[in-house]
Amino acid sequence: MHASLITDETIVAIASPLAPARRGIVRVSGDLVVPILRQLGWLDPADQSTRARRFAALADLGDPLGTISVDVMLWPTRHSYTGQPSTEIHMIGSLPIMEAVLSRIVDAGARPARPGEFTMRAFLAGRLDLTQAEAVLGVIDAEDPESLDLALSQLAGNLSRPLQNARDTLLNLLADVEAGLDFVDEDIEFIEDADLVARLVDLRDLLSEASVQLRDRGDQKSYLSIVLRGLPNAGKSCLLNTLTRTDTAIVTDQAGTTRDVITVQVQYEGHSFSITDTAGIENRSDDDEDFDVMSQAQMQADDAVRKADVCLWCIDASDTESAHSIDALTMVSDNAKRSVTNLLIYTKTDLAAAPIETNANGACTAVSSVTGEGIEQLWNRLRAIAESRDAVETGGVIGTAARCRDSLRQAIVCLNNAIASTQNQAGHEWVAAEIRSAVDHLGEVTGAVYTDDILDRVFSRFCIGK
Ligand SMILES: Nc1nc2c(ncn2[C@@H]2O[C@H](COP(=O)(O)OP(=O)(O)OP(=O)(O)O)[C@@H](O)[C@H]2O)c(=O)[nH]1
Ligand SMILES: [Mg+2]
Repeated sequence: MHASLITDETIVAIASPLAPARRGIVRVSGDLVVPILRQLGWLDPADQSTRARRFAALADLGDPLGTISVDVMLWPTRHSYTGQPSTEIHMIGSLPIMEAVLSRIVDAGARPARPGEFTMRAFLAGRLDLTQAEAVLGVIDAEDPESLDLALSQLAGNLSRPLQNARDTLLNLLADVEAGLDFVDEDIEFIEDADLVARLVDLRDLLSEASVQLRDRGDQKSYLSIVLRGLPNAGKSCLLNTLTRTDTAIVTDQAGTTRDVITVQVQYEGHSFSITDTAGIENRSDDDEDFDVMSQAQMQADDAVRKADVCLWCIDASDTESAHSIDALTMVSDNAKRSVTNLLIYTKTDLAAAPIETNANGACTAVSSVTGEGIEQLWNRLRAIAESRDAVETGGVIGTAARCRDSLRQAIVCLNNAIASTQNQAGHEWVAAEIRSAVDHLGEVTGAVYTDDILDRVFSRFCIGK
C-alpha cells in the first residue's frame, strides 16, 4: 500500500513558500491535532468547543528564538479540508521560526508530511476527486493564465461532474440489465433492446464529446514553438526551408529579404514543432524610406521571440565579423523573454574558413542548409527540449487530460461493444460485462475507482505542505 494512504498518523508541514515572506504557515492534520495544541500550551485545555475558530497563542520556541505570538486556525472535527482535525499556525514568514514551530509539533507527536499528503487526505475523505486533486496541482504549477484558467475550472468540477453523471446513468442502466438477467427464464425484460441501444448511444455520444473537449485542452500547448532570429542574410529563411523541407520562405543573397513573420508547422519523430522565420535584426534610422516597414518587422520579430519556447540565434559562420555579430545577438537575447531557451546556431558552415567549435550539450550547433551538415544534431537537440517540456507538462493539467482521455477512449470502446452486442442479440450478460467495464473506466477518470499506482502518480508530484 502506498505509504501516504495511511491516514491515521498526524502529519505536519510548512505550507507556505520556503522563502522569507510576510506570513508563514505550518499545517497539521490528524487525530492528534487538538492534543498537540494542548500539550504545547497553545490551546486552553478548558476549551472543548467543536467549532472551527481562530485564536492567538504564544509559542515558546526556546533559545535563541524565544517566545513569539502566532495565530492558530483550528478545525477540531472532521469538517476540514482533509476530513480530519486540522490546524494552521500562522506566523512571521521566517524560515528558522517556521522550522522551530514545525519541530515543536513533531516533538509533540506529529510526523513530517510527504509531498501531496494533505491533498491526498482531502481526496480520500471524498472532498476532492482525482481530477480536482490534479487541478490543485495545476493551480500550484500553472505558469501562464490559460493553464491557470483550465486548472481552476477543473477544480470547480466542470470536467468531472458530467462524467460522474454519465457514470451514474450507466450504473442505473447496468442495474436494469442485470435485473433482467435474474429473470431470464421467466422471459421478463426490464428494458427493451431498442431502448437500451438508444440510451447507450446517447451516453457514448456524450463521452465522445467530452473526449473531443479533452483533446482540445490536451493539445493546446503540445507543440514546441521555435523562432529564428539573427542578422540579415544569416541564412534564417534557408534554415526554415531546410528544417521544414519546404520552400515556404523566400531566400535571396540580399540582406533584408524577409519582412513578415512566417510560421510553418512540422512533425519530427512524433513531436510537433512550429518554426517561425523573422526579419533580420537591423537598426534603421528614420531617414530610411522603408523605416516603418522595418520597425514593424522588428516589433513582430520581438513579439515572436517573446511567445516562443526556443530561440535559434543564427550567426553566419562565413562572416569574418561574426564575433561582432555575437555581441549584437547576446545583447538582444538578454532582452528577450527569460524563459525562452536560447540556442546559438552557426549557419553556412560549408563556407566557414575554419571548423566551428560547438559544445557537447548542443547549446551551440553548426549547420549548413546546403550540405545538410548539423541539421540532424539540431533536430535532436530540439526533440530533447520538447521531451523535457512534455515531461514537465505531464506533471500538470496536460497530464490530467491525457490520462482522462485514455480512460474515456476505453469506456467508449466498451459502450460500442455493448451496443453491437445488443443489436446482435448476443445476450445481456455480454452487454452487462461491457457496461461494467465502461463504468470502471469512467471511474478511473474521476477517481471513484483508483489504484495505488494512479494515486502514487498523482500525489507524488505535489510539493510538501500541499
Ligand atoms: N553556402 C551556403 N549558403 C547559404 C546557406 N544558408 C543560406 N545561404 C545563402 O545565404 C543567403 C541568405 O540566406 P537567407 O536564408 O535568405 O538569409 P536570411 O537570414 O533569411 O536573410 P534576411 O531574410 O535578409 O534576414 C542566400 O543567398 C542563401 O542561399 C548555407 O548553409 N550554405
Ligand atoms: Mg529571410
